[in-house]
Amino acid sequence: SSVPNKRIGIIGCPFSKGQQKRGPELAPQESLDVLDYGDVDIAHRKYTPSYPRNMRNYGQIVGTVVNLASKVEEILKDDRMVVTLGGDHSVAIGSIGAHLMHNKDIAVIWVDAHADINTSLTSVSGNIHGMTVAVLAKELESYWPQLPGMEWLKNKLSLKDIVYIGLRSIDPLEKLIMSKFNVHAYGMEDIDRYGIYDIVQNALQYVDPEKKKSYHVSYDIDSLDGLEAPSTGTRGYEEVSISFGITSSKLVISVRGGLSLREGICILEEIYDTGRLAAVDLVELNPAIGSEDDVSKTVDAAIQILKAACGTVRKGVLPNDAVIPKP
Ligand code: 6HN
Ligand code: MN
Ligand code: MN
Ligand code: MN
Repeated sequence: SSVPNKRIGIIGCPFSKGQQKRGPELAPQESLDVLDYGDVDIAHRKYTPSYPRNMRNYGQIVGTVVNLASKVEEILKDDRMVVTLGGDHSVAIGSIGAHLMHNKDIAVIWVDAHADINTSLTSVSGNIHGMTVAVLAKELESYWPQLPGMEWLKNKLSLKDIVYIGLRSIDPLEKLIMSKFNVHAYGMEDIDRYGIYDIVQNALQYVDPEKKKSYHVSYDIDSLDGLEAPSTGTRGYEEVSISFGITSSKLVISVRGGLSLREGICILEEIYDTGRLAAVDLVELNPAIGSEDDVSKTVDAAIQILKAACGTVRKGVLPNDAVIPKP
């Protein structure tokens, strides 16, 4: 069995402006302080006078992802696997953007309840964490207005080079985009049908048939079921209409039925096993949501996922040069 890769660079991006709840920015301090390249500088000022419509906190986000991208590039140049601790999912603009600058031939495995493929023109919320994939996508360039400050993002991601695992909450226009560009996606129902192990093998076969790409796993903790990872801002929210007699109203519910922690671990174990995992984002962990127990449960889940990404073998690894002690 494989020995964990010791060459890992961890970078904290305590940034939460891609959504509207306070909290994800606390995760880097509270939990996974292993091999540390420090935290990225968060841009606070407004970056540009021509602020694009329907993109909340655009100025801070564009400034922050640029800072993150240069750190991520530095870690990749040091020949380490990069672990980016978010922060909300908009940080993946920086980490994936940097991975693309370092190596054009990447494959993204996006593990999430959501597809995060809204443009500023399709998004209902205006939250940029729901637009990350669309910002990165080559095929969607003509669907965006001018995005000032994103010019550094020269190597875009082809939608052929991304595969989703774990979807369970997609907006109608996201579905339209995915179907128009034939984006490969495995929803929870596919996992029910085939099991997570086969899904991961199929996903990798689809996105990297020649087995030569550099893998980037963008792991949104809300892919896990709310029972496994309660401290996150968007556990697959859904709007439903209910009616009682003559009154009807809209209600926002949290979409149950996400991945088990074991399924999450399995995804990372299998991808680690390929020997080509180069970068992992762990995002949307929000320590400001839920009780103390909820937070520690969620942090524990994130740690197990990251340990799998770093090559931990659950059934153990033989130590070198060890003997069983005798009396
Ligand atoms: N995430 N599709 C919704 C939106 O606001 O665009 C939800 C996005 C969630 C984003 O969890 O990273
Ligand atoms: Mn996400
Ligand atoms: Mn999500
Ligand atoms: Mn394995």
